[in-house]
Amino acid sequence: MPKKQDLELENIPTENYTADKIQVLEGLEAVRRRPGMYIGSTDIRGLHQLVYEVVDNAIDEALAGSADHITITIDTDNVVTVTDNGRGIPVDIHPQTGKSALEVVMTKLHAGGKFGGGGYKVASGLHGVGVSAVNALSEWFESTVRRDGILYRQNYKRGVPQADVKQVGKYPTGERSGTIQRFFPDKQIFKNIDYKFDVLQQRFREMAFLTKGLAIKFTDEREGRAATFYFEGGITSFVRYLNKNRKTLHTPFHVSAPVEGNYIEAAIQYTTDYNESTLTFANNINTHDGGTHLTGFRSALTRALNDYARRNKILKEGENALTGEDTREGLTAIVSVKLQEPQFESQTKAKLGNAEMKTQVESVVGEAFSEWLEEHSKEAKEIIQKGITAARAREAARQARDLVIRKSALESLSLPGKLADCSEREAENAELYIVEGDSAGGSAKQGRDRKFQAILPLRGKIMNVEKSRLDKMLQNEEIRALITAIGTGVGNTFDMTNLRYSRVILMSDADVDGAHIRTLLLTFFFRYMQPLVEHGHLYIAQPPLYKVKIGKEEQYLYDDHALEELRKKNKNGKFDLQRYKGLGEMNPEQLWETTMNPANRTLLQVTVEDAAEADRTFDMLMGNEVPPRKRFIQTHAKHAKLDV
Ligand code: 0RA
Repeated sequence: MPKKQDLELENIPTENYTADKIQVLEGLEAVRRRPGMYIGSTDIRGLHQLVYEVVDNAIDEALAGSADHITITIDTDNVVTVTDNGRGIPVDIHPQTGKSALEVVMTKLHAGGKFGGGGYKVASGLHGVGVSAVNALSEWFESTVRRDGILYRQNYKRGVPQADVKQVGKYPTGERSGTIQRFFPDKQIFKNIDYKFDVLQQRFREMAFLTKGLAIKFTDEREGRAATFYFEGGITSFVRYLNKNRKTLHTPFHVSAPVEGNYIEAAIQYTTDYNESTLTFANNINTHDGGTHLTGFRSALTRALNDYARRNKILKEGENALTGEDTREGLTAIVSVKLQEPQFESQTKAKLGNAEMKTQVESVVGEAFSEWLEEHSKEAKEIIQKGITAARAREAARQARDLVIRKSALESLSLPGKLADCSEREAENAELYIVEGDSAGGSAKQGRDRKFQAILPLRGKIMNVEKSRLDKMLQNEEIRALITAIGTGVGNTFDMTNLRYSRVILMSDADVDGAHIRTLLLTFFFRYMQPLVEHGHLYIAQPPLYKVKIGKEEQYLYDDHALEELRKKNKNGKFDLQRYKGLGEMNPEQLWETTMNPANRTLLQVTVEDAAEADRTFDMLMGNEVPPRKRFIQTHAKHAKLDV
C-alpha cells in the first residue's frame, strides 16, 4: 500500500490548488487506501475489474446508440488499451470548476456515466465506480479523445493529472470521433498483473450478446490470441449459443419493448433437456440472484402456458395446472432489462429490487409469448406436453425422495459405509477428499492425516447426471454416498449449515478419464450444490505428473512446463523420469507428501465460472446431441496419444 506522501508529493501542480482539487485528491487517496471497497479486491478479480470498468464506459456509449465498435488490447507489456468510436468524452470547460469535462470524468469519483445528463440513458458496470477509480489504481493512465477533427489528451499518474487537457493533433475529417483509454495497473496495488484471456473474453462475449449490433474486438498480444464478437441477433444469438449442443424444440422466441423509460427484452428457447438455464441482466449486469425481473418473467411464462393449455384443452378440466417448475424444464432464456434507476438488493448487485420491473416484464413477456403460442400451435403443444411430463416426474421424484429420507432416517448411522471419516467434528477444520477408484482410495486412506481428512472413494464413473432426473440420481449409490457425506442436501433443500467439511476436494488422475470424472462431478456440484461452489468450498487437488531423480535427489513436477524448465537447466546431466499415469501409482507416503499435505500441496479453488464451463463441456460430452461429443472425443483422443 502506498504511503500518504506518495500521493501528495508526486506531480501536483502548485497553481490553482482549489478546494475542488483537494476533494479530488482525497477521493483518489481513499481509492488507493481501500481499493477493495471500489473494485472488490486486489487479486486477479480486481485486476479484471479495472478492464471491465473502462470497457463498461465504452459499452455505455454503445447503449446510448453512439458507438458500434470497441477494441480491447493487452500488449506484451501488460498495457491495456480500450477504444470506442463514440462521441468522445466531452472536453469543453465545465463552468463551475473551470476544468475540462474529461478531467472531471477521469478524476472525480462517481463522475463517470451520469456526467452530462441527457446524453446518457443507462449505466452498466458491476461496481459502477467509474473510470476515475481505475485511474487512481493505475501507475499511469492516458486518455485521448477524438472530437470535431481534433485530438485531445491528458496523462495521469496514480490518478493525478500531469497537465491540463491539451490538443495534441488532428485526425482526418470524415473519420469517426471516439475515445482511446490506455493504462497500466499499479504494481504497488496489484501483486500479480496477469490477465486471463478466457475470463475476459467470456465477459466481452456476454456484453456483445447484450448489445445487439456492437462489435467487440479483443486482442491479447502476450499470447497472440484474438477474438471478435458481433451478434446481429443480440440475446436471441445468446440463447442459440447456450443451446449450441442441445436439441431444441423450436426457433427462439424474442420480445423487446420500451416501458415507461425502461427497456425490456427476453428470448426463450426450449430444449429436450431437463435443466433450466435462465440468465437475467439489469443494465448489462448479470443478476445471478435474479430479482423482480426474473419473478415477472416466470409468472408470465407459467400463466401463458397454462392459459393456452386450458383454452386448447391440452389440460383437461379438473387436471392440475402446471407449476412454475414444470414450465421451466428444458428452458433456456435470457431476460435483459435496462432501467433508468436500478435498485439492487445487495452490495454485489446480484439481485434486482425495482418493484415495477415485476409487472413490466410480466406484461411484456406475457402478452407477446401468448401471441407466439397462438401462432405456433405445434411448438406450443410440445412445450406443454413436456411440462406435463415434468409434473409427473416431479411427483415420482417426490415419492423417491421421501423414500430416501425415510430410509436414511431408519438407518441409525446414515453416513455411507465407504466413507473413511476424520475425527475432527468441526466443519471449519475438516476436509473431504473425493477420490476416483478404490485403489487410489486405499492409498489416500493410508496416506491421509485422519485427524482432519476424510476420504470418500467413488467407484468408476458416477452415473450420467445430465440424462437422469433427480429421482433417478438419488437412487444412485455413489451419488447418495456423496450427498450424505457432505451433509447439506441438494437442490431446493440445500442447507449450508449442515455442511460437514469446509473443503471438499476432488482428486482424480491427470489423464482423460480423470478429466472426465472431474467434469462430471463439477457438473453435479454446479447443478445441485451451487452454493457450495459459490462459497468457495470446492477444490481440485493437484497431483504431480512426474517424479524426477537426479543422482540421489528426488523431485516432483506438477506440469509439463516444469519438466521443460528442468530439461533446459539440466541439458547434459542424466536424470530418471517417471510419469505418473494415475494416483494409484503413488504409495500412500508419496500421495501425502505431494498432494494431501497442506504444507506442500496446491489446491485449485473452483469458481462458479469454472463449474459453469464444466457444465457446458458436460452437455457436449453427455447431452443428446451426438456430433459435438464425437468431435470432443476425437480431438482429445489425439492429445491422449501424444501424451503417452
Ligand atoms: C458524457 C457525455 C457524452 C459522451 C460521453 C460522456 C462519453 C463517455 C465515454 C467513456 C468512454 N467512451 C465515451 N464516450 C463518450 C456526450 C457528449 C456529446 O453529447 O457529444
